[in-house]
Amino acid sequence: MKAILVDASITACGFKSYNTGELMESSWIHHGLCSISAYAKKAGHEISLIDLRLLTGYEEFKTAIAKSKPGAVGLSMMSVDFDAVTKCAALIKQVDSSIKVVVGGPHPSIDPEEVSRNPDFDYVVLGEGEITFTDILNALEAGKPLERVLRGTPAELDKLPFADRELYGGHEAPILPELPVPFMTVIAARGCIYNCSFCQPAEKIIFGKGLRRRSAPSLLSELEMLRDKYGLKSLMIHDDCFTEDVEYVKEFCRGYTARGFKMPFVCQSRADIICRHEEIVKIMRDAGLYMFIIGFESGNQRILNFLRKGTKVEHNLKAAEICRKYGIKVWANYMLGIPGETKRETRDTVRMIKKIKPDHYSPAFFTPHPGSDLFTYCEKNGLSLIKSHEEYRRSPFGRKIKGIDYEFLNRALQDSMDPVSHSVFSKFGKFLVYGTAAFLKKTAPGRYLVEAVKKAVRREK
Ligand code: B12
Repeated sequence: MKAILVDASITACGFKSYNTGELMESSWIHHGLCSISAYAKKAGHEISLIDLRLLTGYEEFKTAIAKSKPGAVGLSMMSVDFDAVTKCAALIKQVDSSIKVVVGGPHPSIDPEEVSRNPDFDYVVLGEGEITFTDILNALEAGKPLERVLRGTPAELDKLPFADRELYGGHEAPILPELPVPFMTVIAARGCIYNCSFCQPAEKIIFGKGLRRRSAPSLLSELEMLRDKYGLKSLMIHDDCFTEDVEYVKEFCRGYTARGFKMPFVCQSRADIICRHEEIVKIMRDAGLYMFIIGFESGNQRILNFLRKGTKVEHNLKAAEICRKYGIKVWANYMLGIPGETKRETRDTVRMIKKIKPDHYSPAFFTPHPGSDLFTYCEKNGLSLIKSHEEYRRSPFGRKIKGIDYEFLNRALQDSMDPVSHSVFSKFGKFLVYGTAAFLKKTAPGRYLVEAVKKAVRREK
């Protein structure tokens, strides 16, 4: 069957934002859609992609659907994308009401009731989509009836074909401008063993309890394919925490070197793991690790406990020291304005970040995300100030919850960053959707991002 997948992640970047060599987030591929495509193509279906970030607006989307005449369209929805996805579904039905509209991804998995209320969605898939989306296409082709809300069948990860990057043409902008291109993102794991209250149980709901990870040889074979096909020169591993199984990391690093890779890579880790297993930092550095992205989150122990982060403030400080010792750059994720956080507790975070002196600051004002326990907590206690799905963004702008002095938070944010980073940040920060100001500062001369920001400002006007 002819089917179209839709990447509707325009909430942050807007239309006409894809792969203009600018904000990296606006050029990254959607691994869920790429995996669904690879699986469905293998089963004989004809799959293509409409990436809203490439289009000028919804009119162009409508025209593309009318031109292509698919039997089905699959839309992926995070909570922030709710409006864009529902708009697309309505337009598809306007073009031809017989086109079957399938929706899946984090938000339908987390809030199937809200999504199912919209009659434009013929099928709502909860959880993983490769097998189930293909089953839907098979059933539609055979004229077999299907339930409207379907629980996705999880796949055995090593048996899945590699992500179909051709959907996007294979190019992604590097997370750091100094990384050599072609840069690409990969993902090896589904789910997360940790239980942070600002995130979980979302991932348990989407991927089930625990964590499944592709074997190291499977991941390494994909990297070899990317080197042969695209000339891969640097990469980022998207896993929520790539280092949670140190034996896996060691196997990956041995294989990485044995297969002739020296290219720099970036991945996420945790402060407690870095402290407990300094040996893997050295092993990873020797293999090519360039930067760790670390969720330090807070410099106050009561807040870290409230977040169920499972780390200590001392871990945060020591982990940064260890990274410095091995020459690993640090990208610091941290949050200000957590429910119940006092000004003194916020200042603890500022003090900690100043001590850490990260290479890249990635601050956020706490934002309640659907699917997390803190979202439910904010709803129950009437704390949320969020009025539309589009505001479910982790960003250091705007007012997110009651009881927080955001003027104070803005000053704390400024205080947490070095002056150059903050001056760039305050000028362009609104457009720096993933990273922040230090990013511009460090790029000599940071041209592409500056250009991107200017373009974003023009678009905004
Ligand atoms: C990589 C990543 C990103 C990347 C790339 C995003 C992308 N397009 O996939 C970037 C950095 C851009 C990003 C941004 C954000 N992200 Co993010 N991201 C992730 C991360 C770590 C991995 C995603 C991934 O590739 N997973 C693996 C693939 C295979 O899974 P998947 O994409 O979910 O797809 C599977 C199923 O969901 C389903 N499915 C998905 N789409 C469809 C469509 C159909 C038709 C069907 C049938 C099935 C289906 O089938 C897929 C295959 O099994 C996840 C956490 C995680 N571990 O999943 C968070 C996560 C998805 N992100 C999250 C959030 C909150 C954000 C941001 C809002 C953060 C922010 N800056 O404020 C932004 C929003 C960007 C936007 N849309 O405007 C939340 C979403 C929660 C929610 N309630 O929606 C997650 C779950 C993290 C978390 N636990 O909080 N993110």
